Amino acid sequence: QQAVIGVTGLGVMGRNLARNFARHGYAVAVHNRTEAKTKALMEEFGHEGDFHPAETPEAFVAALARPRKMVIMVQAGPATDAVIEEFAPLLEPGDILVDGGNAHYLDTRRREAALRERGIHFVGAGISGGEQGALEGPSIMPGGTREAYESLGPILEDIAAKVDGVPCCAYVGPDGAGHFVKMVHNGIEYADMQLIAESYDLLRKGAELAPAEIAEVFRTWNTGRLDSYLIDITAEVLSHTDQATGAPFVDVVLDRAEQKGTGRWTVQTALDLGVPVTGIAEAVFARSISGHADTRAVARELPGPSGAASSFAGDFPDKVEQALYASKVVAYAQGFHQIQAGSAEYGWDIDLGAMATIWRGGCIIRARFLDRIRSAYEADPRAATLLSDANFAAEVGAAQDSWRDVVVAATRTGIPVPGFASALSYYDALRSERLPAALVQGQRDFFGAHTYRRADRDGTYHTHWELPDRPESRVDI
Ligand code: NBP
Repeated sequence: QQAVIGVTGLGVMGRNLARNFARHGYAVAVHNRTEAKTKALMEEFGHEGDFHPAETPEAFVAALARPRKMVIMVQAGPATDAVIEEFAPLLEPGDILVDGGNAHYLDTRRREAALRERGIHFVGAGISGGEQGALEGPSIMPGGTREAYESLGPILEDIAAKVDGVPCCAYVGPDGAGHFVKMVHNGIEYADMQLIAESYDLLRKGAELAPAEIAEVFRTWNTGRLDSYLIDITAEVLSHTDQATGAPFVDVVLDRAEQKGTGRWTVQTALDLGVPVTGIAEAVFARSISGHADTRAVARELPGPSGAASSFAGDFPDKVEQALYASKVVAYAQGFHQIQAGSAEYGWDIDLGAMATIWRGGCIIRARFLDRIRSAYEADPRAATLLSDANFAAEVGAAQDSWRDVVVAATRTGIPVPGFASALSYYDALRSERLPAALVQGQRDFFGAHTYRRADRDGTYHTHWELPDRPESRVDI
C-alpha cells in the first residue's frame, strides 16, 4: 500500500508533522537529506503509525499514491529552492507540492508560477505552533489552487488544532496568500508580545511588584478577555526561578530580544502596501533597540524626568489591563488591515473572519479574543477597520481613559511604552476629524510643487508661492 502523504525535511517541525499525520492514521512517506534523521525517527517513533522511510528522493516519490502529496519542511530560502529543484522533476502534472516552511510570500508566488507551468500544484502553507503544534495540532494557512485544496485540505484539517470542533485550517487564497497570512500572523505575535512586555515593565518599575506578583496579575487577566496562550506562558516565565542563583528567571536573562525576520518582513511589506502597522513596527524596533548594546551603554547616563512622580498605587494593574487590551485591539486591527490590503493588491479574496477562526487554536497568538474578531468580520466582511465594530468600539472607548493614564504615567516616569503610546496615537489619528496632513501638503506644495486637493471643491491645485500675492491655479484641467 502506498503512502497518502509524504514529508521531506525531518528537522524539529518536519518530524513532528510526519508523526501527526501517522497518528491520524495516514500512511506517511518520510525522507531527509541526511539519512540519520530518517532512521532516528523510525527507531524512536516508528511504532506510532504507518511510516514509509525512503533513502532517496526517487524512493520517496515512488512511495506516494497518485496524485502525489508531499510536504517540504526545510529551512526557508535557498534550501527550499534546492529541495524543489530536486523533487519537481520526479513529480507529474496534478501532483501537489506543499512548502510548510516560513517562506517569504513573494518567493512562494515565484515558485507557484514556475511549478504551475509544469502542471504541479504548489501550495505555500503557513504552519504555526512550533514544535508542539506540529505534533499535536498546528494552525495551518494553506495557499495555492482551490483544486489542490480539495484533495489536500481534508488531510490538513484533520491534523490541525480544533476549537469547538472547528479545524484551525482553511483555504486562504491563491499562490502566496497562505504565507502572506502566516507572515502577518507572526507580525501580530511580535506586537502582542511587546505589549505584554510593556505591561510587565510598568508593573515592575512603576507599581514595583515582584515578578511572582506580576505572574499572579497575569493569571487573573488570563481568566478574562485577555485569556490567551501568550498571557498564560508569560505568567509561567515570570513565576520561574533561576536554579543557579535563586533569582527570578527574568532577572538573569540578558535583555536583548532576538528575531528571525518574519516581523521585519511584515513591516517591510506593510511599507510597500502603505498600511500603517505601527504596533508591529514598534515591536520590531523595540527588539532592535534592545540589541544595540553599545548605544544603550553610552546613553545610560542621559537624564530622566525630574519630579512630578506618577501614582502607580491602587487600581493601576487594572488600568494596565485596559491599556493592554485596547492596544491589542489596535494591533490586530492593523494586522487585519494589512491582510485586507495584501488580498486587494494580489486579488486573493481572503476571508478575514476565516483567518481569525484558524488562529483560535494551534498557533502562538491563539486566544479567546479571536472569536470576537471572527464575529466582527462575519457581521461585516468588508469592514474598513476592526475598530469600527460596535463591540470593539465600545470596549476600546471604555478603556481609553485608563489607557491614557497609563501612557501619561509611563511618560512622566520615563518607562518606555512604544507599543501602548503608538497604538493610542493611531486610535487618536483615526478618530481625528482633521489631521495636520493638510499642513504637510502645504509644505510639499511649497518646496516641490507637489500640488494638493481642497476640502471644499474638486480638483488638484498648486499655489504659486514664489509670487507676491501667491495665486492658486487648478492644475488638473
Ligand atoms: P530544522 O533546523 O530543525 O531542520 C532543517 C531541515 O532542513 C533539516 O531536515 C535539514 O536537513 C533540511 N535542509 C537544510 Br537546513 N538545507 C537543506 C538542503 N539544501 N536540502 C535538503 N534539506 C535541507 O528546521 P525546523 O525548525 O524544523 O524548521 C523547518 C521550517 O519550518 C523552516 O522553514 C522554519 O522557518 C519553519 N517553521 C519552524 C517553526 C519552529 O518553531 N521551529 C515554526 C513554524 C515554522 P539535514 O538534516 O540534512 O540538515
